[in-house]
Amino acid sequence: MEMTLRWYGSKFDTVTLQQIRQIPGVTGVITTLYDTQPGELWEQERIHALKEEVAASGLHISGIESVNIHDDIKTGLGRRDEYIDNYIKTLENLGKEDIHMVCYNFMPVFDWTRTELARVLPDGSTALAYTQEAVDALDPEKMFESIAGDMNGTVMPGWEPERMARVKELFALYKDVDDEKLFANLKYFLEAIMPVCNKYDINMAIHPDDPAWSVFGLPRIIINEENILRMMHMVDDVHNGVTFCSGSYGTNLKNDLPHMIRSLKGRIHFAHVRNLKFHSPTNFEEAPHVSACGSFDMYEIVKALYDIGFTGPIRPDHGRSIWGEVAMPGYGLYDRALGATYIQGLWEAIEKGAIRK
Ligand code: CS2
Ligand code: MN
Repeated sequence: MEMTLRWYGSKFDTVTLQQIRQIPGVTGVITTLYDTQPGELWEQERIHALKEEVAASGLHISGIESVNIHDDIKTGLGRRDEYIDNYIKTLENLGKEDIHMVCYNFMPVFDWTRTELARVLPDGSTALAYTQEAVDALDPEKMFESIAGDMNGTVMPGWEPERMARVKELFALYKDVDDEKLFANLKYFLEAIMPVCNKYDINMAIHPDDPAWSVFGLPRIIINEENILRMMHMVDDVHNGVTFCSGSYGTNLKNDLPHMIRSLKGRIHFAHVRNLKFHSPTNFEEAPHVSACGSFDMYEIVKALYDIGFTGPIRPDHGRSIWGEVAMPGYGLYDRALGATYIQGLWEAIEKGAIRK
């Protein structure tokens, strides 16, 4: 594995490449052209410039998170072929710049959903949190307003104001889209992009739906082992793989995370490691990465990744806000840096333990 950190680009991130460079063991960033819209073609010059900027700090680009998918592709409507064509050209431009991993998601309307961006924990830190009760009580159109005040003036991925202004329209688009339709549209998309992925050896890594169940009546398919295996088999190509995100699959306590990792051997191209602390099956917060602070056994999760021979980029996922840091919720420097160090500690212990046996 390679330890990485997500970075949104110098125009958007409160964390600098120089700071990331000083986190022990972090050698790469996972980044994006944050100001591009879903469906837009990424010009090679812009990718090249980003690459140079990252290289100047002594790091490199380990992958892209995300090249977002236009809703016409997810719904199978309108201009989907045109947007798929742009996606293919974007992949080609990434391939030419020697970038070989792309994370994306296939969630309708909303990306991840949390109901609080700054739940105060007993130690005074704040974390992102979710309760089903809050979602059930909320009109989806009000979702953005309800969390916007806690975004610390940043733009959060999947929650761009322009997008949220169109929520009603987006819901209407998905009116006739159920799980089966969404699977079919995903298949159509994957089949179209596999040739360019093969040509440039680009590993596509679908991110799970978060939380891993339907919210606001919208279909959600990347939620459990059965569905993810179905998705892999329907387009059976090694470049059609997954982002294993423990904090997203883990929202559903029925998901056995180490077991899922083992069943996805060879097809996990990217890993997000995050711990959650549950107060009830539908009330949880994003805990510090350390096992003792949350509900997951992080040793078992990292061990499963080690056991399947995972060699891709790994990143700590959302962190809490600690030590007074004001940043994009989930994406401050300090708690993620602690997470990166902890995960490397687990990895080293597992690796040395295995070698010495
Ligand atoms: C991320 C997702 O912040 C997060 O929760 O893990 O937003 C992820 O980047 C996207 O779903 C991938 O497209
Ligand atoms: Mn994730």
